[in-house]
Amino acid sequence: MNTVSEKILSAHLVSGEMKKGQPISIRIDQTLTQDATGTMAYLQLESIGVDKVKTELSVSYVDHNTLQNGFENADDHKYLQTVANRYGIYYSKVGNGICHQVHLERFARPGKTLLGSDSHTPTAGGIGSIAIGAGGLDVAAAMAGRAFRLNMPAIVKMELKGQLQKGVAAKDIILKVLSMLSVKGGVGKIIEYCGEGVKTLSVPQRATITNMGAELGATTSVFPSDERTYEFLKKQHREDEFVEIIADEDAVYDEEYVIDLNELEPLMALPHSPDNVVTVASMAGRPIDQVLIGSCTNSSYLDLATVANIVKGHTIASNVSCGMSCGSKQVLTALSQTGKLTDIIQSGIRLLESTCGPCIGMGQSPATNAFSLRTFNRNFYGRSGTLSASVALVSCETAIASAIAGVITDPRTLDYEPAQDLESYLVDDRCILKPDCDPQKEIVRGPNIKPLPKNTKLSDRIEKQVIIKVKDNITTDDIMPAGAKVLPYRSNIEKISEFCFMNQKSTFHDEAIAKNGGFIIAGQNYGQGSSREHAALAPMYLGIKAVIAKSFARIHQANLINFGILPCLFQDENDYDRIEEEDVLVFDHLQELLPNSTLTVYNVTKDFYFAVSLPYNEEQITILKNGGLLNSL
Ligand code: MIC
Ligand code: SF4
Repeated sequence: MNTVSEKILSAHLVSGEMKKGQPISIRIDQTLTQDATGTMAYLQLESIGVDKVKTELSVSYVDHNTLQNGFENADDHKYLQTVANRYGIYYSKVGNGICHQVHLERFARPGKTLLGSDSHTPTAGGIGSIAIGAGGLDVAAAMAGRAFRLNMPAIVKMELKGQLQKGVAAKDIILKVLSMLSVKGGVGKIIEYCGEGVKTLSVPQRATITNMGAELGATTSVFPSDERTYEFLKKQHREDEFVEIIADEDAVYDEEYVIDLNELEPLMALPHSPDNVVTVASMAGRPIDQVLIGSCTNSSYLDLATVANIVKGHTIASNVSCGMSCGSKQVLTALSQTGKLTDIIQSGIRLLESTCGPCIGMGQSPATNAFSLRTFNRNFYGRSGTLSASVALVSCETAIASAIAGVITDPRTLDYEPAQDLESYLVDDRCILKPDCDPQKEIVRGPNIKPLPKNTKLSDRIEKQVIIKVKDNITTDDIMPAGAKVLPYRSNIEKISEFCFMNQKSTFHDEAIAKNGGFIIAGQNYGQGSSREHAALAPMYLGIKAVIAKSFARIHQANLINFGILPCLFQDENDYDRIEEEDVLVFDHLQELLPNSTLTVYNVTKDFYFAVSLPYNEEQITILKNGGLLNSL
């Protein structure tokens, strides 16, 4: 009577009891990193000091920092390539594709566990793998053979009935789920898909859904491994890696929902949150300025072949700048082989590199006050690089229909031939370099690769000011922005910390330095979004000792612990309103902290006490007392 999730988790259980909310640890079969989180992860792996990775497979992808506007990104790539070769890690060269798309095509396997230093690692849940996003240090530790710690998630049954109608896409399914559960509705949960509608979805469509499950805050999302999984693996010439994994008839779930695909219509997420969902029809006719197609959510062959079929014979509207990036070299090759690339180029679509590109603010920032439609997964404030712009998230069908019309357009109003998947994909892994593990070969570190900053042991008493107070749903993009100006410093914490909270409070860095650190006060779901541990590392570097929030996003909470910053929860949420920036707070007796304890904090400025809880187990409390996981290891 097991769910798909329970079957895979139990086969990998190292410790703990698989009871909802209880701490467990699982063996990790595969890891992935990308360059923007990878440099830190590999510096951490080096400092843990193993000879070679202990996983079945580890892959280092380069897909984020690909603009080479100076030596920094290129330095990172050299370091990543040489360190991968040294430690037994496959290296996917820049241009080979976006980590999640390439991993799905070439490496992800049903029944395996995958830990990735990127929040969209759950993309591989589309093939029936338990794939979890984590901070780079957790991934480094997994490469060194450490089991991954998590609390046993609740399992949510998401039953799909019926079949998608023409013009309605897998993207609309996940937008529907986001409208039902919200950006914090998945915290502590695995979303497991089942029902007759599942069989109508190919693996790339399933992967769109599991990819954007990250926006629910979920631990991961997973589909069964069935005949459609076999079909996909066969197209990738990997059918020998197929194993069937389906939930038992009498499997028991913690929550249950049903979506009728026959009834679903095209949806879009309005600024600035992926759960701000409305129907496309309700927005039809609104002028737009930019359309961007691609990202790890929507860049499979089927997605882009659909774009080609719709755009064939049309021109992108004169008021619209339209760009597209393929998810991988394999996808780009397939579009070229089928001649669809010609239709795409002829329409006036700007072809971008097969990388994350504009999704992470690497170019294509919209104009002032522009309205941009994107097939991506995040439309957080400022992420596009233009603070005044509005970004809405849509399917490929809606994006291209709107790009042609110049206004938001419901794709169901168009006449086009639905795209067919290929019988077989061209497999050419020459851009994935096999490691030789030769310890004699030099690991190349350019001047942008700075040593890892380390935290000191937790002091028993801390008296400091509140440096910033922020509202609900603060993203890691708010804490540690990305984009073309900031990303090149991902291996240089001193430099990147200058940009910390820059769009929330431009004086944050200088104040934190002048005051020798302090505290952060936050609302619900603090740290939602990416896995970037820089959102913990930079505050740590600036002397932030604790974040007191109403609730935390999973990966960020783990990253705070890993770097020795206390993630405290208000016991009474009303206390949030009683604390202001510059208030002086005192934490005392911290070295006596016990697992799952409550602490009394004194607000010196306002003269009152308030309680915070630290719902952490013994191991986590020890890590906090030691000043982080690296010190503990
Ligand atoms: C993102 O989509 O926000 C990123 C960039 O891929 C991040 C990782 C990072 O910040 O490097 C993520 O999703 O984890
Ligand atoms: Fe890259 Fe965007 Fe996917 Fe993050 S969400 S991995 S930036 S494509």
